[in-house]
Amino acid sequence: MNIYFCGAISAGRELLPAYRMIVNTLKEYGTVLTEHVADPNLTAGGEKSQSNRDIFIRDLDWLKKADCLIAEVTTPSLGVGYEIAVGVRRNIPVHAFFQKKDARRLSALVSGNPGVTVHTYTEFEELIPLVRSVMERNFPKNQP
Ligand code: 6IA
Repeated sequence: MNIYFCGAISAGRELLPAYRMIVNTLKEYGTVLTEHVADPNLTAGGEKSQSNRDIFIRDLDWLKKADCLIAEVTTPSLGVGYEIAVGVRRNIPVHAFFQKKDARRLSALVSGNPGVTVHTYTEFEELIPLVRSVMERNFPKNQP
């Protein structure tokens, strides 16, 4: 199974530890096409080995090959929102993880989207078991 993982890059890398936890867990269930999103060397303003156009073409190509889309949506990111919209339009399962904290709110365009299943968590310790239970329920490992 090809998994497209989304997390904020230029929008800020504060949740990088969460992205790493999610990607490591997702790897138990399939191929994560976008493992670089959890790469600590990829910073918000960091080095670019490819042009923006090349990144766009490559990411859209991966989105076409993806069987599901998993997003961490706590840091509001234009790129992640765009990817979610593409996943919804393609009609693939889209699961979004959101850390509920203080007055933080998730965009209604994600939380109210019938094509997106949102899973909220409070503490990072909850994340791995939560991701695992979502994956087990929706994409059991013994499926072809
Ligand atoms: O708007 P954002 O940059 O936060 O959007 C993040 C999302 O867009 C991620 O889920 C990625 O899949 C995709 N994305 C954005 N930038 C890149 C990138 N390099 N490489 C791969 N995927 C990306 C950007 C380099 C940057 C420092 C300008």
